[in-house]
Amino acid sequence: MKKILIINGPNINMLGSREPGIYGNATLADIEKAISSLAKELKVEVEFFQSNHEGEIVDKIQSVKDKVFAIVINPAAFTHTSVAIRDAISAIAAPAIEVHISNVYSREEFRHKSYIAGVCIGQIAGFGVDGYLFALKKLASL
Ligand code: DHK
Repeated sequence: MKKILIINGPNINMLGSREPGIYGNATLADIEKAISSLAKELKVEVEFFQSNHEGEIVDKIQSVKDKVFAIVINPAAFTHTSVAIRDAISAIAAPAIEVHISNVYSREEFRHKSYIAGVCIGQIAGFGVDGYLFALKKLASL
């Protein structure tokens, strides 16, 4: 069975109470529940990882080299700063999709730049929780 790793970056653990006008009311647990139920339908295995620490995300990506089929990643604020996460994704050569809950392009200019998108097969932004589901569906179909 294909295994897909779902990575969430800093402050995604605060969803539900964090700026609901931007990020909605769903909690990270709600998102993981929706992903798990779609994964069942698609007959893929999913693993979840959330961290507020850049190095932990790099370590996690390195640790799944040759062990996962693909990655869905919401690098959150690290999207706009992290060469290290970009290089880790490149290094393990598994297909990845970058997801953002909000439409980063309608927000502050510093959110318009992604260091990660260039090493992903695509980017989804602005569709809330559905973005994770679209990404999972795409990766499961590869
Ligand atoms: C989440 C964050 O925490 C922000 O730092 C990003 C992203 C956008 C999101 O929309 O999921 O800029």
